[in-house]
Amino acid sequence: MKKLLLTGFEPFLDYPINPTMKIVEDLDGEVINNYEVVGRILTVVFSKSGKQLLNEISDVQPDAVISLGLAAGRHKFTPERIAINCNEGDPDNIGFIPSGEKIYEDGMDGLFTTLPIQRMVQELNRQGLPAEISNSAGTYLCNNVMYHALYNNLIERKNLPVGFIHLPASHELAIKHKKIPSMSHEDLVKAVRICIECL
Ligand code: PCA
Repeated sequence: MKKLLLTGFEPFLDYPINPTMKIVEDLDGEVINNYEVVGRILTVVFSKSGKQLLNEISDVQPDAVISLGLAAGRHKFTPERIAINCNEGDPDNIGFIPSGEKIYEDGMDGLFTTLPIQRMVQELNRQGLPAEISNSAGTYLCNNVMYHALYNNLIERKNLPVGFIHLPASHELAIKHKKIPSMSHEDLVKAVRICIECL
């Protein structure tokens, strides 16, 4: 059987919960599409999260890597097309504020996902879940870990399906927050299962 490393993130900024944590906890250990899901939670710290993901990849030795992150404010389930070599944005969980520095000094400007994102979006929409490809994962931690995973995949010539999916808020988070669109936890989990089926 193959292994899928599925990661989520801890809460960050003013979001008291991160829906990706619960999704990863729910799917950890499940077998989907002949992949055993190995779930891990990443910290939201520029100096740590990427290394943490690379350590998990070398521990787990997965056949595919999907990372999940919250994109509060998005209406749809959004597989990301590209990660860029840049850290910028809000403070992380230890208060560090990046200012446009590169993630890897010698890295390419951008790296494309190796996940079948077109198929994922088609299948999600066919099964009644709103989804579209996103052409920017931003410049915060989600982009950062996506870049780390794709850079590693390239340098180590692993050629694995690797990438990132941004999710809208769950209803549970939307209740605690002022005004953000949301999907049910059940639909978010269903959507992640569909994406794994597409591998
Ligand atoms: N979303 C953030 C980082 C952690 C998360 O779940 C992002 O979009 O960068």
